[in-house]
Amino acid sequence: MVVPSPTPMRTKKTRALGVVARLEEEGLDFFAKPAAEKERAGPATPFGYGCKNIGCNGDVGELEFLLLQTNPASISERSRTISSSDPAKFRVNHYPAVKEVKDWDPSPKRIGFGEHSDPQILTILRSNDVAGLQICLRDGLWVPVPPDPTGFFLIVGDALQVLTNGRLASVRHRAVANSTKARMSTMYFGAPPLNAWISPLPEMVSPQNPSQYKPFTWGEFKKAAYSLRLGDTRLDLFKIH
Ligand code: GA4
Repeated sequence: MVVPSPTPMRTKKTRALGVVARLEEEGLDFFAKPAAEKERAGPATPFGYGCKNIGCNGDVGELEFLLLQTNPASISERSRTISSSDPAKFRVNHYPAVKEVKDWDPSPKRIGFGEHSDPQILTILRSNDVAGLQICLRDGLWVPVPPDPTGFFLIVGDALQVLTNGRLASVRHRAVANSTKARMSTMYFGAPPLNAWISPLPEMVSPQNPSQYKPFTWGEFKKAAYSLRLGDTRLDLFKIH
Protein backbone atom coordinates (compact mmCIF):
# COMPACT_ATOMS: atom_id res chain seq x y z
CA MET A 1 0.00 0.00 0.00
CA VAL A 2 1.25 3.48 -0.84
CA VAL A 3 0.62 5.95 1.97
CA PRO A 4 0.43 9.47 0.56
CA SER A 5 2.62 11.96 2.32
CA PRO A 6 0.39 14.31 4.36
CA THR A 7 2.38 17.43 3.42
CA PRO A 8 4.19 16.80 0.13
CA MET A 9 4.82 20.49 -0.60
CA ARG A 10 6.36 21.08 2.79
CA THR A 11 8.59 18.03 2.38
CA LYS A 12 9.81 19.31 -0.99
CA LYS A 13 10.49 22.76 0.44
CA THR A 14 12.34 21.29 3.42
CA ARG A 15 14.46 19.21 1.03
CA ALA A 16 15.18 22.24 -1.16
CA LEU A 17 16.21 24.25 1.88
CA GLY A 18 18.54 21.40 2.87
CA VAL A 19 20.28 21.66 -0.52
CA VAL A 20 20.44 25.44 -0.22
CA ALA A 21 21.93 25.24 3.30
CA ARG A 22 24.59 22.81 2.06
CA LEU A 23 25.38 25.03 -0.89
CA GLU A 24 25.80 28.01 1.41
CA GLU A 25 28.06 26.03 3.73
CA GLU A 26 30.21 24.78 0.84
CA GLY A 27 30.37 28.29 -0.63
CA LEU A 28 31.47 29.85 2.65
CA ASP A 29 34.08 27.10 3.10
CA PHE A 30 35.45 27.73 -0.38
CA PHE A 31 35.65 31.52 -0.08
CA ALA A 32 37.33 31.22 3.35
CA LYS A 33 40.29 29.38 1.75
CA PRO A 34 43.62 31.16 1.16
CA ALA A 35 43.73 33.18 -2.08
CA ALA A 36 46.35 30.90 -3.66
CA GLU A 37 44.14 27.88 -3.18
CA LYS A 38 41.06 29.62 -4.62
CA GLU A 39 43.07 30.84 -7.60
CA ARG A 40 43.84 27.25 -8.48
CA ALA A 41 40.14 27.01 -9.48
CA GLY A 42 40.52 30.00 -11.82
CA PRO A 43 40.44 31.91 -14.04
CA ALA A 44 36.68 32.40 -14.41
CA THR A 45 36.90 32.72 -18.21
CA PRO A 46 35.14 30.61 -19.19
CA PHE A 47 34.47 28.80 -15.88
CA GLY A 48 36.10 28.77 -12.46
CA TYR A 49 37.11 31.21 -9.71
CA GLY A 50 37.23 34.95 -10.30
CA CYS A 51 38.14 37.91 -8.10
CA LYS A 52 37.07 41.51 -8.87
CA ASN A 53 37.30 41.16 -12.68
CA ILE A 54 33.93 40.63 -14.37
CA GLY A 55 33.86 39.43 -17.98
CA CYS A 56 36.79 40.35 -20.26
CA ASN A 57 36.23 44.03 -21.06
CA GLY A 58 37.52 45.79 -17.96
CA ASP A 59 34.51 45.61 -15.61
CA VAL A 60 35.39 45.27 -11.93
CA GLY A 61 33.51 44.90 -8.67
CA GLU A 62 34.09 44.32 -4.96
CA LEU A 63 33.46 40.58 -5.11
CA GLU A 64 34.88 37.14 -5.69
CA PHE A 65 32.92 34.38 -7.36
CA LEU A 66 32.64 30.94 -8.85
CA LEU A 67 31.19 30.61 -12.33
CA LEU A 68 30.16 27.05 -13.18
CA GLN A 69 28.62 24.97 -15.93
CA THR A 70 25.48 23.27 -14.69
CA ASN A 71 26.45 20.01 -16.41
CA PRO A 72 29.86 18.92 -15.06
CA ALA A 73 30.21 16.33 -17.83
CA SER A 74 30.30 19.14 -20.40
CA ILE A 75 33.59 20.52 -19.06
CA SER A 76 36.58 18.64 -20.31
CA GLU A 77 38.95 18.07 -17.37
CA ARG A 78 42.17 18.42 -19.34
CA SER A 79 41.54 21.33 -21.62
CA ARG A 80 38.68 23.05 -19.73
CA THR A 81 37.00 23.60 -23.07
CA ILE A 82 33.22 23.78 -23.03
CA SER A 83 30.89 21.69 -25.09
CA SER A 84 27.90 23.55 -26.44
CA SER A 85 25.46 21.03 -24.99
CA ASP A 86 24.46 22.86 -21.83
CA PRO A 87 24.44 26.65 -21.98
CA ALA A 88 22.90 27.13 -18.50
CA LYS A 89 25.27 28.58 -15.91
CA PHE A 90 25.55 28.65 -12.17
CA ARG A 91 27.23 31.43 -10.22
CA VAL A 92 28.13 31.92 -6.56
CA ASN A 93 29.02 35.51 -5.67
CA HIS A 94 30.73 36.45 -2.43
CA TYR A 95 30.79 40.12 -1.44
CA PRO A 96 33.12 40.64 1.53
CA ALA A 97 32.12 43.41 3.94
CA VAL A 98 33.80 46.64 2.84
CA LYS A 99 34.46 48.36 6.17
CA GLU A 100 35.00 51.88 4.88
CA VAL A 101 31.69 52.19 3.00
CA LYS A 102 28.76 54.13 4.36
CA ASP A 103 25.21 53.58 3.16
CA TRP A 104 25.12 57.01 1.52
CA ASP A 105 28.54 56.55 -0.11
CA PRO A 106 28.23 56.64 -3.93
CA SER A 107 31.94 55.78 -4.52
CA PRO A 108 32.98 52.82 -6.71
CA LYS A 109 34.06 50.99 -3.54
CA ARG A 110 30.37 50.38 -2.89
CA ILE A 111 29.82 48.58 -6.17
CA GLY A 112 29.83 44.84 -5.63
CA PHE A 113 28.48 44.00 -9.09
CA GLY A 114 27.71 46.89 -11.41
CA GLU A 115 24.41 47.75 -13.06
CA HIS A 116 23.39 45.29 -15.80
CA SER A 117 20.65 43.05 -17.16
CA ASP A 118 21.12 39.29 -17.45
CA PRO A 119 21.36 38.12 -21.10
CA GLN A 120 19.62 34.76 -20.48
CA ILE A 121 15.92 33.83 -20.31
CA LEU A 122 15.47 33.66 -16.57
CA THR A 123 17.69 33.89 -13.49
CA ILE A 124 16.83 32.20 -10.21
CA LEU A 125 18.62 34.01 -7.40
CA ARG A 126 18.96 33.20 -3.74
CA SER A 127 21.03 35.11 -1.18
CA ASN A 128 21.92 34.84 2.47
CA ASP A 129 20.26 37.28 4.87
CA VAL A 130 22.49 40.22 3.90
CA ALA A 131 21.08 43.12 1.86
CA GLY A 132 22.80 44.41 -1.29
CA LEU A 133 20.66 43.59 -4.33
CA GLN A 134 18.99 46.61 -5.94
CA ILE A 135 16.74 46.85 -9.00
CA CYS A 136 16.16 49.82 -11.27
CA LEU A 137 12.58 50.92 -11.81
CA ARG A 138 11.35 52.26 -15.16
CA ASP A 139 11.81 55.85 -13.91
CA GLY A 140 15.49 55.15 -13.10
CA LEU A 141 15.01 54.94 -9.33
CA TRP A 142 17.15 52.27 -7.61
CA VAL A 143 15.23 50.20 -5.07
CA PRO A 144 16.76 47.78 -2.55
CA VAL A 145 15.39 44.21 -2.60
CA PRO A 146 15.13 42.97 1.01
CA PRO A 147 17.00 39.66 1.33
CA ASP A 148 15.02 36.49 2.08
CA PRO A 149 17.22 33.42 2.50
CA THR A 150 14.14 31.15 2.43
CA GLY A 151 12.99 32.38 -1.00
CA PHE A 152 14.08 32.51 -4.61
CA PHE A 153 13.99 35.68 -6.69
CA LEU A 154 13.20 35.43 -10.39
CA ILE A 155 14.95 37.89 -12.69
CA VAL A 156 13.68 38.36 -16.25
CA GLY A 157 16.58 38.25 -18.72
CA ASP A 158 17.07 39.88 -22.14
CA ALA A 159 16.05 36.72 -24.03
CA LEU A 160 12.68 36.61 -22.25
CA GLN A 161 12.15 40.29 -23.10
CA VAL A 162 12.56 39.37 -26.77
CA LEU A 163 10.39 36.22 -26.56
CA THR A 164 7.57 38.29 -25.03
CA ASN A 165 8.16 41.16 -27.50
CA GLY A 166 8.87 43.53 -24.63
CA ARG A 167 5.88 42.60 -22.49
CA LEU A 168 8.25 41.33 -19.77
CA ALA A 169 11.20 43.68 -19.46
CA SER A 170 14.63 42.44 -18.42
CA VAL A 171 15.38 44.14 -15.15
CA ARG A 172 18.53 46.17 -14.60
CA HIS A 173 20.03 45.27 -11.27
CA ARG A 174 23.23 45.66 -9.26
CA ALA A 175 24.72 44.62 -5.94
CA VAL A 176 26.19 47.11 -3.49
CA ALA A 177 28.71 46.28 -0.78
CA ASN A 178 27.74 46.17 2.86
CA SER A 179 29.87 47.68 5.64
CA THR A 180 29.38 44.97 8.25
CA LYS A 181 28.45 41.57 6.85
CA ALA A 182 29.55 39.51 3.87
CA ARG A 183 26.85 38.74 1.30
CA MET A 184 26.67 35.51 -0.64
CA SER A 185 24.28 34.96 -3.51
CA THR A 186 23.76 32.00 -5.82
CA MET A 187 22.25 32.24 -9.28
CA TYR A 188 21.08 29.81 -11.91
CA PHE A 189 20.93 31.30 -15.41
CA GLY A 190 18.55 29.44 -17.73
CA ALA A 191 19.51 29.69 -21.42
CA PRO A 192 18.62 27.84 -24.64
CA PRO A 193 21.10 25.87 -26.80
CA LEU A 194 23.57 28.02 -28.76
CA ASN A 195 21.86 27.32 -32.10
CA ALA A 196 18.32 28.11 -30.84
CA TRP A 197 16.60 31.03 -32.57
CA ILE A 198 15.23 33.78 -30.37
CA SER A 199 12.47 36.03 -31.67
CA PRO A 200 9.12 37.26 -30.34
CA LEU A 201 6.62 34.40 -29.91
CA PRO A 202 3.78 34.59 -32.51
CA GLU A 203 1.19 35.12 -29.74
CA MET A 204 3.10 38.25 -28.66
CA VAL A 205 3.01 39.85 -32.11
CA SER A 206 0.03 41.54 -33.77
CA PRO A 207 -0.56 44.39 -36.24
CA GLN A 208 -0.99 46.70 -33.24
CA ASN A 209 2.10 45.28 -31.56
CA PRO A 210 4.60 44.44 -34.33
CA SER A 211 7.81 42.56 -33.67
CA GLN A 212 10.37 44.79 -31.93
CA TYR A 213 13.39 42.55 -32.50
CA LYS A 214 15.25 40.91 -35.40
CA PRO A 215 15.59 37.13 -34.91
CA PHE A 216 18.99 35.96 -33.62
CA THR A 217 20.50 32.77 -32.25
CA TRP A 218 21.50 32.47 -28.61
CA GLY A 219 25.09 31.96 -29.82
CA GLU A 220 25.01 35.32 -31.67
CA PHE A 221 23.55 37.09 -28.66
CA LYS A 222 26.12 35.59 -26.28
CA LYS A 223 28.91 36.71 -28.59
CA ALA A 224 27.47 40.25 -28.60
CA ALA A 225 27.13 40.23 -24.80
CA TYR A 226 30.75 39.20 -24.30
CA SER A 227 32.01 41.82 -26.75
CA LEU A 228 30.33 44.64 -24.78
CA ARG A 229 30.64 46.06 -21.27
CA LEU A 230 28.57 44.78 -18.36
CA GLY A 231 26.24 47.81 -18.27
CA ASP A 232 25.67 48.10 -22.03
CA THR A 233 22.12 47.64 -23.34
CA ARG A 234 23.01 44.85 -25.77
CA LEU A 235 19.41 44.36 -26.96
CA ASP A 236 19.69 47.69 -28.82
CA LEU A 237 21.78 45.82 -31.43
CA PHE A 238 18.80 43.64 -32.32
CA LYS A 239 16.00 46.22 -32.15
CA ILE A 240 13.88 46.98 -35.19
CA HIS A 241 13.71 50.77 -35.37
C1 GA4 B 1 25.68 38.85 -16.46
C2 GA4 B 1 24.91 37.61 -15.97
C3 GA4 B 1 25.85 36.46 -15.53
O1 GA4 B 1 26.42 36.77 -14.25
C4 GA4 B 1 26.96 36.22 -16.57
C5 GA4 B 1 27.78 37.50 -16.67
C6 GA4 B 1 28.99 37.48 -17.60
C7 GA4 B 1 30.29 37.19 -16.82
O2 GA4 B 1 30.40 37.55 -15.64
O3 GA4 B 1 31.19 36.60 -17.43
C8 GA4 B 1 28.99 38.85 -18.32
C9 GA4 B 1 27.62 39.52 -17.98
C10 GA4 B 1 26.78 38.38 -17.41
C11 GA4 B 1 26.94 40.18 -19.21
C12 GA4 B 1 27.91 40.86 -20.21
C13 GA4 B 1 29.30 40.17 -20.26
C14 GA4 B 1 29.15 38.73 -19.83
C15 GA4 B 1 30.14 39.80 -17.99
C16 GA4 B 1 30.14 40.72 -19.15
C17 GA4 B 1 30.76 41.90 -19.16
C18 GA4 B 1 27.76 34.96 -16.22
C19 GA4 B 1 26.37 36.19 -17.95
O4 GA4 B 1 26.03 35.22 -18.57
O5 GA4 B 1 26.30 37.48 -18.43
